[in-house]
Amino acid sequence: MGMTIAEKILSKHIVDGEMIKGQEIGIKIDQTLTQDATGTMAYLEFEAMGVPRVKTERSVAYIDHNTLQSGFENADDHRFIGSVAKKHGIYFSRPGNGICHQVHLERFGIPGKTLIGSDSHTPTAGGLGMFACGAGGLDVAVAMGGGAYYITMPQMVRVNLTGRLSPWVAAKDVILEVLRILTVKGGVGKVIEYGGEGVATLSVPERSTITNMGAELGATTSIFPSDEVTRAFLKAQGRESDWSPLAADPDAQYDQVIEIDLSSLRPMAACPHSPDAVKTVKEIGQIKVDQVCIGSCTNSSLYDLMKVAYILRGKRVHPDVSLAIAPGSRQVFQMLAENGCLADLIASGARILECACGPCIGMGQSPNSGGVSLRTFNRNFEGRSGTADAGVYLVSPEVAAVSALSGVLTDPCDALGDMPAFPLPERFLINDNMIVPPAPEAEMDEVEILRGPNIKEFPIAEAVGNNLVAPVILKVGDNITTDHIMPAGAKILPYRSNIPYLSRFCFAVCDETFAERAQAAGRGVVIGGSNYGQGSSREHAALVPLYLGIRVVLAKSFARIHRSNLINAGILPLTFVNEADYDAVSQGDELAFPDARDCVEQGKPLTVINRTTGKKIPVSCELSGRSKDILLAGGLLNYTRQQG
Ligand code: MIC
Ligand code: SF4
Repeated sequence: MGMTIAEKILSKHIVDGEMIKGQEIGIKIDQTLTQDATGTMAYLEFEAMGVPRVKTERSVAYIDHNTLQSGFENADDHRFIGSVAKKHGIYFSRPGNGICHQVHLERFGIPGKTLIGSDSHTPTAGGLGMFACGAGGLDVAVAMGGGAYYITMPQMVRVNLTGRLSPWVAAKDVILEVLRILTVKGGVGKVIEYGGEGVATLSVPERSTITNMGAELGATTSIFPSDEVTRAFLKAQGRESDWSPLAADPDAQYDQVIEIDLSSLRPMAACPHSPDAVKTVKEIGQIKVDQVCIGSCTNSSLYDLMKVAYILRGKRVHPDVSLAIAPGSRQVFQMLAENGCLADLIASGARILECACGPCIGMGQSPNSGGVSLRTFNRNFEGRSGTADAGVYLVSPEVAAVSALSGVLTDPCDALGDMPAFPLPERFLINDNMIVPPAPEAEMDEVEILRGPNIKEFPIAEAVGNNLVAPVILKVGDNITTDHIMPAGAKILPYRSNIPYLSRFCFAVCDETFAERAQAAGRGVVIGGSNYGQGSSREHAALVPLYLGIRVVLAKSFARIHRSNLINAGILPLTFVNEADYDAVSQGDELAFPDARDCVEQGKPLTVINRTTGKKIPVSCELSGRSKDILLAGGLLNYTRQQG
């Protein structure tokens, strides 16, 4: 039987289990990446494992999230990551060199290889034909140490692309259409593979916009074939030797097929506050816009920004709009400077930001109260922009740029005439002088690790026991994101290596008293709805609750990365057998979990007793053999240590 692209890569990397859908498999990881906001923790964990040199083919540490340096904390973290990288065999992409996913695509990604990154948008590299997954920091640390990465063998979805995009309709509109069809839960447990004759019409940056935002589907990853377009991109990056062809077999079997005729798509937007609240720009109408932000790992390539420059050329940003633009990498930035596009952007009145995540993670550029912000980013969760009541719409660079000029949400197909071609350069400008290679192995002992005072110990879990009784500290609804659990933004992000300080902000978006109440109770339970923990890969959304004494999360269902992070942190993820029992638990109820350890160990169903109401609630804890062992050991770190 023929294989899909993902199956071909997995079959070459599987080291544990069998490729049977729904079963857990362990895969060998060729490359890893980290960014600073999750990296400090990942490297502390890597150090705790005691492995002297990374065992991957390539590991890269990027600094891109937290580059404001509003205090010593970030600079210290950057220095710490730089020194760990140097010592342990990791390439270090310095602050200012660009957003991890964009730079990885340009300089390191290789078709057919596996990559995990401590960032949920790691599937961006799927645009090059990599099997790339977002993961918790601890999983990345284990992979750097040569350990396998575990996933559930996913179902295969094929998105069949036909036709060609109309002028001013963008790759962003393709992924918005997929989100409209599948929703933020629709990709869970699935790989989204793109195929069909439409693929050849999309450049690598366009493909990567699509795979990037596949994260918002909850998918394990998204992937494109590696073809002549991929080859040309790698060649232009001076890396043609990294290319190899990769395509699904004609008789590959898919669990689901989605047909998209590219020529039928219109410019779209995801409305507040969810990436799947998608409508066409026409349907939404000409709402007044206060702010426009262009950038992020979704839409900050040279291709995107050349289009933006073309639209803004010789025009002026609307007086009521603030337009901010952050190029995705220094390569993009410098090429825009050299080809004159940067001058067009500046002349129009755009505010040019450093090439980093910036406003996407709430690091500056929060909109005004109640403001409407159009962003080319991938997430519009409530509060993520830093302004609680702002309405963020996710759009393509084309929609963003025309709307910045008109001051209202505008369909570029109406506003602009013919679209010129925007070919990719035959040769990108290659300058890797902001990527520091690691010290040679012989010199690694001389490298001193530079630790600042902001770096605090991380919490270590206790093994799951048999006599747990704990109160429900918080009950939340469906689709709770890790931005709710552990918010980011300019005030909090500097403390990603300081769990005790971070803990004050845990769940603050939902309930400002959570941290205090959890700490006072000493141990507790969180009740969640469906798709609990969607969004970011930040393991802080597990480590901080652990620090505050949360021992169990009982939900209708979980998002993939967050569930692994809970298990890695030693927190028991339980699901209701009958979803209706969600209503049988209230905040403040006292729950007992008799024989929890035995049930985990023997894979038996568990009955939770609501001591406040007397109700017995059947719950399930479907765990693979390895996850079981991790929970019984008290988290992945303890487990890895025990395994030697
Ligand atoms: C995000 O987009 O939410 C982040 C910030 O990049 C996160 C990682 C983090 O929280 O540090 C992600 O997507 O994993
Ligand atoms: Fe950075 Fe935003 Fe991309 Fe996350 S989604 S990696 S914060 S640019």
